[in-house]
Amino acid sequence: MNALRLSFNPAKTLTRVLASSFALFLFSAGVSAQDVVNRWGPTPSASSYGDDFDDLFWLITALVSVSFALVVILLVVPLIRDRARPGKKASYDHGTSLHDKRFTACVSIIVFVVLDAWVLVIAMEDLQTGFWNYPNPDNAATYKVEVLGQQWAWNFRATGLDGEFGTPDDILTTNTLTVPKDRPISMNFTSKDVIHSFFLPDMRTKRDVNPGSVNIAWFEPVIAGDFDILCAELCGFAHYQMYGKLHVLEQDVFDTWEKEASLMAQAAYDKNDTEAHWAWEWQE
Ligand SMILES: [Cu+2]
Repeated sequence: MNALRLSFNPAKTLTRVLASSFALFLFSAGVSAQDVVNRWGPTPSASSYGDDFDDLFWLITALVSVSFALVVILLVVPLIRDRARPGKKASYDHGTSLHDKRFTACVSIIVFVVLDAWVLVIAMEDLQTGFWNYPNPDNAATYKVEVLGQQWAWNFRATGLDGEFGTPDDILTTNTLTVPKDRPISMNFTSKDVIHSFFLPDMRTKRDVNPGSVNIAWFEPVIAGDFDILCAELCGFAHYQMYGKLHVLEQDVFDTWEKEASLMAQAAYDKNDTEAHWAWEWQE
């Protein structure tokens, strides 16, 4: 008779039910891991250093998800297993034994080393080889842009054909920035009024734009196309309107565009329009 008695383990049963319902949900929706990433993950990276940041993003997501799942299991299993029920008193302790203290210390050290130290080392490496690895300003391949933020628009200034800022052939645009593909784009930022934040999500680039100082950043676009320019700092009433487009062009298309834009700028130059004469000494 004993052999035939069905054993019912609530913790195991609950885990199985949850896991099979989730698998069934994914299966019935035809959802693969790639679909999940495509739908809820970031857009594909379009800059030379973007993939490094994405790898770190997914590593942190995986580490945090696994830790979260472990913590939930460690909480839920004893909650069900040791609960009070007819004929059984709830069992619990205060975690004060030497064994418990050792266990807590080990878990804390592992969490610190894996989740914090490891991630910090990779993040610093990515910053050194990518974000902080500024291109040589004297290299002819480096394309320079001055960015002036204001409530609520982005003003851009490129040197035009003469390679000098603050001259009549400078290419001035508002809320559109055109750059060549596969060349380092070096940027100087400042603001007319409040703090803004220049954000190119597809390039994995973001930089604060502060009044009274010039900040610098760079990126190298590796995909041609149109991308979003956003302001990532709540900068006032119409913050949401600080939206622009980044056009990344193949080198030959860019050359034609640059020549035309620079000649048009020179023809339209008005020496009395002092509002348009913002420009500064290039900062490195
Ligand atoms: Cu802004």
